[in-house]
Amino acid sequence: MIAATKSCLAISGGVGGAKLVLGLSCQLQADKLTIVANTGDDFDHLGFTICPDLDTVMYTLADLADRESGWGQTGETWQFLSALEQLGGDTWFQLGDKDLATHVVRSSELNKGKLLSQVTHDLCQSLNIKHKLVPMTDDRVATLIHCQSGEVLAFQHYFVRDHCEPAISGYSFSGIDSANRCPGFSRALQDPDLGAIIICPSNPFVSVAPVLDLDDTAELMTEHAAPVIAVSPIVAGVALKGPAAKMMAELNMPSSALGVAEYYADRYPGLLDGFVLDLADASEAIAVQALGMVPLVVKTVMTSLPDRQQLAKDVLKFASELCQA
Ligand code: FO1
Repeated sequence: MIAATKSCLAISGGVGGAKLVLGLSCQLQADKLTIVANTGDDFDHLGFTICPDLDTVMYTLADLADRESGWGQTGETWQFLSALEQLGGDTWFQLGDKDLATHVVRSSELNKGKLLSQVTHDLCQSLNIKHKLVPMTDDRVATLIHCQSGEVLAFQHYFVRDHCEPAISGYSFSGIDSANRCPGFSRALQDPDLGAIIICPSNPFVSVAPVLDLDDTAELMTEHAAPVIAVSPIVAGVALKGPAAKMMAELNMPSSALGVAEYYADRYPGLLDGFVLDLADASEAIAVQALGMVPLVVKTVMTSLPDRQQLAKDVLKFASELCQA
């Protein structure tokens, strides 16, 4: 286990990352864990600012997340969506009645001039979340999906409306050049007690890269004394959630845990100190080591709360071993 005085910074996208975040929150005191959520998936829809990854992590930490899908709220009702349909409104993005309250509050507070990080803090307080959850930035960054057809799609149009069906040729992050890390993210990176930077099992291209590409984040992390550890979102060649494996195939990368490690090594040389693979991918550990990362082979598939807690324990123990190495 990471020493009691050390703190941890976790980088997360949506559903897959939130599972490990929950495990980490069970292992670490509130003041020892900062969670940074990707906001490249955010978009304006029906007059609301929607922040899917922030909300997924927030609902997961508050034990409100829908257990089957991982996003939205459990026990949701859909009166708003039905009424919207009757009026001929856009219903491809499913907004439940309870979830809608989050978007109403967030949007009205942002419209009053509050920063996304302040609004996130207030929402977390209302939901009794103790650990620090911050957006990667208070500025607008939008992930764009470049399709092989030549079309460029806003992320939620690609992901939800078009069910990730278009073959992709690349991705980009509009607004990233002028965006800054939010203050809570920078504070966590400057914390002298920072003992681990954990990249949760989230999509490396569209959930993690927007965070690492902000400012000098990747450089700061690479130079940081704390070990940077990524958990593979690909197990046995399959993404446990979302289009990561399909994207890898379309981008001519091997759809494997090793392919993820190679991508990180190539795009962010020297960033990763450790790489966590599932037992099913144990045979790839030696090739991961050859990339200059220490591999850890454990069960990474998280189907229950004990699984999430166990993976969090394993990753924190790995971090403290890497600190001592
Ligand atoms: N994902 C879906 O697959 N379909 C939806 O209709 C949908 C609605 C939705 C509403 C609010 C929210 O916070 C998230 C929602 N998501 C939905 C999930 C989300 O769009 C994706 O999981 C992430 O953007 C990918 O990390």
